[in-house]
Amino acid sequence: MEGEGEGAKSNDVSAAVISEPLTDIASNIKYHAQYTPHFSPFNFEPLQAYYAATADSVRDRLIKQWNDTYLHYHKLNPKQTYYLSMEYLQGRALTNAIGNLDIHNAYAHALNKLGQDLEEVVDQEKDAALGNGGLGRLASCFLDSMATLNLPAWGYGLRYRYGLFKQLITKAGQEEVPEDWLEKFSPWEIVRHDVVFPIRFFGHVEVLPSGSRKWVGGEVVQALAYDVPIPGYKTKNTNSLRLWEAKASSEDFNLFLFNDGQYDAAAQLHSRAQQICAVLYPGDATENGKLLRLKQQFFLCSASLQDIIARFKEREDGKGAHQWSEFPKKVAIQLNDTHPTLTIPELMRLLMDDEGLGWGESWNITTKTIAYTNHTVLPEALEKWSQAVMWKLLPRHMEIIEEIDKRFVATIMSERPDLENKMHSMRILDHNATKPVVHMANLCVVSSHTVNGVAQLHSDILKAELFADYVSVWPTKFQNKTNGITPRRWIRFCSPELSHIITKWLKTDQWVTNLELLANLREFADNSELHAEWESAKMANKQRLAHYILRVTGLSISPNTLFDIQVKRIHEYKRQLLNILGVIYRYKKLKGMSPEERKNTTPRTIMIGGKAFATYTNAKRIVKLVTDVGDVVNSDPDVNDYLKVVFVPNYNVSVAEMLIPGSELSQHISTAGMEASGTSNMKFALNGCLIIGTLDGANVEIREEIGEDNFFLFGATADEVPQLRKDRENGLFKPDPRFGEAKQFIRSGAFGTYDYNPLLESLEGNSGYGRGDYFLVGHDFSSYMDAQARVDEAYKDRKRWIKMSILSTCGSGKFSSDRTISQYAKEIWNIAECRVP
Ligand code: GL9
Repeated sequence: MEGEGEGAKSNDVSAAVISEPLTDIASNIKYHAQYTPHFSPFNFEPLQAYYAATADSVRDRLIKQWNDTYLHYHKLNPKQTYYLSMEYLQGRALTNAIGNLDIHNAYAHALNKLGQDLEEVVDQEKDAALGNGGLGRLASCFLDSMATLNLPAWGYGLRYRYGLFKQLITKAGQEEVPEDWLEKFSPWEIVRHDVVFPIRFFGHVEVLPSGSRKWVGGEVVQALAYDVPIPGYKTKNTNSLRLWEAKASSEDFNLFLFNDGQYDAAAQLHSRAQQICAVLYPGDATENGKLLRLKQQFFLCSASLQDIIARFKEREDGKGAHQWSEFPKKVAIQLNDTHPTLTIPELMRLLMDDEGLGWGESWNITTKTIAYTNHTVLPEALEKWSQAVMWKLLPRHMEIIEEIDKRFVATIMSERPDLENKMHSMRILDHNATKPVVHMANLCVVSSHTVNGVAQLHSDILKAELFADYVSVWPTKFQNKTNGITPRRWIRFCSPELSHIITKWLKTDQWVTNLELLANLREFADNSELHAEWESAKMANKQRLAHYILRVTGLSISPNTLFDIQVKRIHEYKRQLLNILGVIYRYKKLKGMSPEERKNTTPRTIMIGGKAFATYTNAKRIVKLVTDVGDVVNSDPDVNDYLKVVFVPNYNVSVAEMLIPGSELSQHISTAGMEASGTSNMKFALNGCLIIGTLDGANVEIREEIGEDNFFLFGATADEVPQLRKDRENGLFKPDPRFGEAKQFIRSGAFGTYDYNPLLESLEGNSGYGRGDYFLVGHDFSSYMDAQARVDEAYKDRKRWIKMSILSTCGSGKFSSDRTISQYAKEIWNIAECRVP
């Protein structure tokens, strides 16, 4: 095959990857339409049929190298990482697979021959949205990097029937409807009918004559494996994401009852099993179907561990009998937040009760195998499970957790008696509260060999606050691993125009796998030829985005305005409210200007998108406010050339791939100390978008890398926040008059009659979470408006703006998930590359 695209000359790996010729792709696609039918024979009408046949054709290519990868790992038996996560936000797979296999042009040509357009075909795919936000998307970026770096590393997750809801925007605000991502079928999953494990719930513990303990009774459902191929970029290595589905076995179907007409009773366990993977837990929140969520978590942990242990035995037994002491030398398990914490007692149980190991040996293996990543310090997101519920669902695991807690207390009391008065916050079980709970983060810290935060500031806060007492016991256990994003999906494939320019000026496309090379673009930051190319690529992306906005909202926006974007989950700490209050103030000012004065302002299109958790009322009110402000502003001819406000509906991975390349300014404006990292900030910066932001999460490092002159900074710092909240309680807060004006404008009814008082009240009063302006919108408003004024000025100077944009891209090299994953591999997992020849 001839090389593809810009990588053709500099990269000879691609030629080796595909052994079969690409010449007859068109007939291969036709073949699939006929012999892998998902639609009626020869029905080439619907684009859907083309999508399915194209996906099947690409999948053929993946399967060969996927099998080779499995066999290679099996033969070499290296230490392997297992990434356990309740969430993956994979988005679409077709563009990514074609891009990673480096066969984009060949498929575009083939589809052309068939009278189709590749872009339209790939647009048929529904996003796999098995996650809520940043944490799930991070897991997906990590999978891409693990494969690209040829690391033996698999992901484990759940195959939710319904992922994240689809967001409709109506007159009432946000409405949630189920998103049926499996409606037609997914060509990207392969069911492994031979990979099935039993998962028990409820029941009780029996003591055997030998004295050992055994968990029996209750109900047993089956975990069935669905594998998704994860291709690396221009490499043969293709890893697996194994997603579990729950089902009951045929023995649990009562034919007698069924024949008696008692259909529900006959299939009770079948329907209970079906519930387990029915829906993604709507994260970011607290109150929910707790028992079902706990079942989901245990289901993931137990199925994955049984699978990992079976693979360990199979590979080791090839060399003779397996030695359990080898387990931590062959297996690394990473817990993505506390959601898969039950891996800890489940591994202990499997080793002790099923394999007959003693406590000491089991504990040694468990703690050498498991590591934990913390993704948030928000108190409501730190998982605490009711002990009563856990005793009921997982009685043996509660025994084990009690024992871990007991031994931990004993060790501390003997070695560190000075910590006695800290024990209540360090313990795993709390017995004082009226409703005793298990502190999952504490269980993770006590049982993991390494604990990490996801940006330097966040990791520092973990060490200084949340986990401070543990640091004094285990000073070397805590690390930082600043998050990253995959440059493949987040620039190379979503912004081919900009990518081509970068490759042209760097004279290599190696930056796609070595993102630090972007720094070499700095020497051209003033080059007028580069400026012209850069601006025209940005303009093309803005036009594409404007078409998209027209299509999904009916609103026409001008690419000649500054495109200002804030997209992320709607949450008070992320402060979309600060953004929209700023918009309201801007609108009011524009209204008061003469037509001549308006001409001196910087015209802006402000886009806000994101989903609010269905029962998070204040977040939903924010969505409603944005749409109401949009309705008024966008139909006001006085200001229309200078301001438009768009709520972008149903924000997801594919929408992000459209928005980010077309952005010029993006807002990352959380209250300092509250956003652990953020990852979209990295995607925007990489795409030459400037950031207005606070010193929070990864913003701090982004600003360091791209230079403070190229970052619009405002707001309180994390260490000022506690004092500012106290000042507020003591009535010492003096608001900027502009803040009052913006709020008053809402109260005046300028944006309709919806009751915004609860939202406005959250900014008033003196104290308390969600009251007394806990998120410091009022305090930061004035410096925010000043920073926005600096943005307006900077944008008027085209040369300066383009240079800043180029420098943003140049400074983004650190934020590749390849860098993050290399660090995890070396500093936490101790695994090495295992490249498929
Ligand atoms: C999060 C943090 O809030 C983000 O700041 C961080 O970038 C990501 C990835 O580390 O993790 N933690 C968390 O619970 N979510 C995050 O985005 N929430 C969702 O994914 C909904």
